[in-house]
Amino acid sequence: KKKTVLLDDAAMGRAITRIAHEIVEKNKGGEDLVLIGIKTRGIPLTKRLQEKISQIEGISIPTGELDITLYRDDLEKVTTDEDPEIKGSSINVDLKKKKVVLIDDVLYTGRTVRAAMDAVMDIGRPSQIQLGVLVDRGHRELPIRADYVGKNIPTSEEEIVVVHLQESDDEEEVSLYEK
Ligand code: 3GP
Ligand code: 5GP
Ligand code: MG
Repeated sequence: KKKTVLLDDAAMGRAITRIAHEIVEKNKGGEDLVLIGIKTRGIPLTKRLQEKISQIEGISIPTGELDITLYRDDLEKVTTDEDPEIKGSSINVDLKKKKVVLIDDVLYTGRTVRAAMDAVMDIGRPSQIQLGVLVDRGHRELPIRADYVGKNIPTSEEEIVVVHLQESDDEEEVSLYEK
């Protein structure tokens, strides 16, 4: 049941543009960066950030993908003591001494990001790992925070943040739903 629209098309565009600028600023241009998207919607977000950074700095940052699946099939049951599983990855770049920026749509308990950090460390030896998310909805169960946040959205455990992207959902909107 839909409650409110949190970000519309224009607001999402601005948030992504701002994050691209923040990534470039924090990393002094971004020559040694690799952007890694986390499964479904982190991947189009990563592509958009890569394009923005290319417009801003004139560089093409390498990207990769991680497929991390939660055992949280039942969205009614919000938290679980089971950890997400790495289903696959496509990272065809040497991560050694690179600064990796993980990108996901929603940050919640932090368990997905923890699994992503494990996977990245197994694949290579990055000098640093950063995190960017479109939405931080709170309720962390691990000491994890994002370096780049589109919007902080305080939620209750009974709410769901729905992220719709043009690439996968034919519309651009972040909205809050009651389960
Ligand atoms: P994503 O693959 O684009 O990240 O988990 C599958 C999808 O369900 C996710 O899409 C996510 O957007 C959506 N989703 C909505 N609420 C939740 C939630 O509470 N937990 C998880 N894991 N996914 C959620
Ligand atoms: P975490 O592991 O931090 O609990 O959850 C992060 C992952 O689960 C993200 O990949 C995200 O897609 C998904 N997720 C968790 N809560 C939500 C939510 O409210 N809305 C959406 N769209 N995805 C969520
Ligand atoms: Mg996601």
